[in-house]
Amino acid sequence: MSAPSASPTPTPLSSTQLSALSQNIKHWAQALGFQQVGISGVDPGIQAEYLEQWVAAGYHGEMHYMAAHGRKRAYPAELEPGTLRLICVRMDYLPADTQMAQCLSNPEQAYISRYALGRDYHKLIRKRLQQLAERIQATIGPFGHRAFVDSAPVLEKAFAQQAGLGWMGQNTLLINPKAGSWFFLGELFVNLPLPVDPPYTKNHCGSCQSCLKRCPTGALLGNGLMDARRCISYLSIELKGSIPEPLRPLMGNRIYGCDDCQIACPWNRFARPTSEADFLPRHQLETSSLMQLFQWTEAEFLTRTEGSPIRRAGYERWSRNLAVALGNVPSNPAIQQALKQRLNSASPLVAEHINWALKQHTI
Ligand code: B12
Repeated sequence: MSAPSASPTPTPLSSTQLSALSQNIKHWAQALGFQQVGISGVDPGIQAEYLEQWVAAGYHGEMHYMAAHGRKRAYPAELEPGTLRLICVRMDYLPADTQMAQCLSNPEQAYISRYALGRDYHKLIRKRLQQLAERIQATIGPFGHRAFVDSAPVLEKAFAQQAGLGWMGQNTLLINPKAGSWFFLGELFVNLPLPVDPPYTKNHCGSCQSCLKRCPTGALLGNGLMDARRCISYLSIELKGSIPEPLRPLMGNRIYGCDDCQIACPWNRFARPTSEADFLPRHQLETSSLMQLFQWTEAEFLTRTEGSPIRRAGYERWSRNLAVALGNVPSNPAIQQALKQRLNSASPLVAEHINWALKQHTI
């Protein structure tokens, strides 16, 4: 977006014009491939306090960006001055028929979280939000706007809940009663006083604890609270250093992210497969074995993860995660040999995990 001070002040619109515009925005957004759109204000309410408490408890681990932005995380108008509304969108990403249960139950196969099998969603969603802004601009003239998806410090789930897109579930994810939780969120910050949508005030998790029981590492603490330091998504993607040893056996064959709390969620029986070709699996990532992926050279890793969110972890963390997963496979000479072969060329971090894996094969 243009710098805040340069954000154009929009031509004033009547309330009838604003209502019509908000209806149009919803049609345009759906035509751009978003499954749902809602409009929220900019007050995070109690969620700002929850965020503070969460960070104070240290649940964010090494994700220093969670603590770094102060009030900007919770207050959109402080992140982007002049912001009056958030146009919140949802885009479904679950590829059809990727046989999650089968993959998770075969320790020699690699499980990569479903969001990461295809093209990186950040660029795709941001581009669509930008197209939405252009469509609005073509109708009302210049106005201030900025598109966000995941990357920036925005309390995305809290504002999506305010915009009526769903409730924040026990697994901490936003759940929609007709679509489950297999979707990405994005927002277009605007300086337009659009009418806001009713928030989603119900919480349909009730006494269900399926996600808590299923979480392999006990990261979900109840009451919609997570200790991210135990979440496999954090351990395999965000954590840069050594994975705590007691958690390694619990990671099983999950080498990039984790979906167990979504797989367990009964509301996901309503999830529909994605219609975005870009989110479909690439390079047979959904059917690859741990050994196949462990044998990728760094050059192969870089080529095959081009445009994929997996690039985020980098080759070193990718190899570290694969070493842990190979350590979790029941003893097998071919795996031991592959692990030993990599020891010489491995970085100290990867070597430490390979040695741990080799130890598992000799116990
Ligand atoms: C940091 C982060 C992570 C961290 C921490 C997760 C977390 N729950 O915070 C890690 C790396 C573990 C992670 C994992 C995943 N993530 Co993530 N992640 C984020 C990010 C960048 C920030 C989330 C955040 O603000 N966390 C801070 C804490 C405070 O938030 P919280 O747990 O949501 O806590 C809220 C509530 O629990 C409540 N609360 C807190 N304390 C209390 C106490 C009481 C008593 C009550 C009632 C409530 C309450 O208030 C808090 C503030 O709103 C967002 C993008 C964004 N900018 O928002 C994506 C995002 C949440 N992630 C997303 C996804 C897809 C995932 C994964 C599925 C990826 C994967 N397959 O591996 C997993 C799912 C794990 C899970 N169950 O959350 C999507 C979720 C879409 C959806 N349907 O909700 C988002 C929105 C990205 C996007 N734009 O699409 N993620």
